[in-house]
Amino acid sequence: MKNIELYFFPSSFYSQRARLSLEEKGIKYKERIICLPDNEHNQPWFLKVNPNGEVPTLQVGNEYFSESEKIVDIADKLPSDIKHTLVPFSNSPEGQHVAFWRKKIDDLDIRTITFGVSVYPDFTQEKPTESIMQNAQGVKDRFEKNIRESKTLMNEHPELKEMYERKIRLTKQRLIDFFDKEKITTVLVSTDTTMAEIEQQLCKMADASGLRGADYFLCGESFTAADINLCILLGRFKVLGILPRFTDPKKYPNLNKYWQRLQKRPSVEKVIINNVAETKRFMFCRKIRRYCGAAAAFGVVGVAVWLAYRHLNR
Ligand SMILES: N[C@@H](CCC(=O)N[C@@H](CS)C(=O)NCC(=O)O)C(=O)O
Repeated sequence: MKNIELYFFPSSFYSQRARLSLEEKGIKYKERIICLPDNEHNQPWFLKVNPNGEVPTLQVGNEYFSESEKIVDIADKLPSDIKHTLVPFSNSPEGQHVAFWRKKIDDLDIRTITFGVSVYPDFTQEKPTESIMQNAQGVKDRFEKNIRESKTLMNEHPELKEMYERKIRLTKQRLIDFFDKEKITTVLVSTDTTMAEIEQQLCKMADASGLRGADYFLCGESFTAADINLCILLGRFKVLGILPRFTDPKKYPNLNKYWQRLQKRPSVEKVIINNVAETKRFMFCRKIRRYCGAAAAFGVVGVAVWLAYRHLNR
């Protein structure tokens, strides 16, 4: 059995997709948390793992895989005791159905939704989940810090100049896009259309499976990669404070019931529902480790000064 490691950050949308697939398949993997707020994903060692400097990245033996949708496909084929498939064969009608809904959800501009709603809280219907999503100043500070640190790293590592230049360009553009309220409104309106289509699809699935008293998912009676995409999307809406827009029981009765049921699924609970607590725990431990490191360094310097003092006064 090859060594499997997942580089991810708990609150990262795309990381949740990859992680959910490994959890659903019952695959044992080593967790390697890459701290996005500290720009660990831009460190030279990580650019060797993923030249785009993004999480998630999956390591299988000596090979590295990026792009969360690809990681789901790979996870589905890794040796596992769970025979249930997340990605049905692409030539089968079920496979085509799953591919269609995966793409439809993946096409939503989740970055603009995430940062745009954080910048303009008037888009929210309920209080966003504390501490993970920032306000306008927080978003600005985070991206400016990212640009500053990437410039420093670029000067220290000229061999990676091209990669850093590309990332800096991208971050500067995002800083413009995420403050463009008109663009954010347009993205949310097109999200409304997609969510209405999802509601209709769930209604069809509920009717079909309801006759047999079975549970329903987005593409039938089993949980697939399309459900992974829908669950991470609903989880993100919850964190942002815009979930009521898409789970109003009058307008979205099936989505509402679906989410109530799916939240309790062990993989969803672990990866999506608990991610806020997990992120906070990780950041807290990281701070403590840093303070302890600084305190230890102070201690060593203190002892050295004391020894020198004693030596000079002998
Ligand atoms: N298309 C990629 C997107 C990955 C991605 O954008 N990840 C974000 C975190 S959710 C990231 O690493 N951002 C860091 C950056 O862009 O500098 C995928 O599906 O894996």
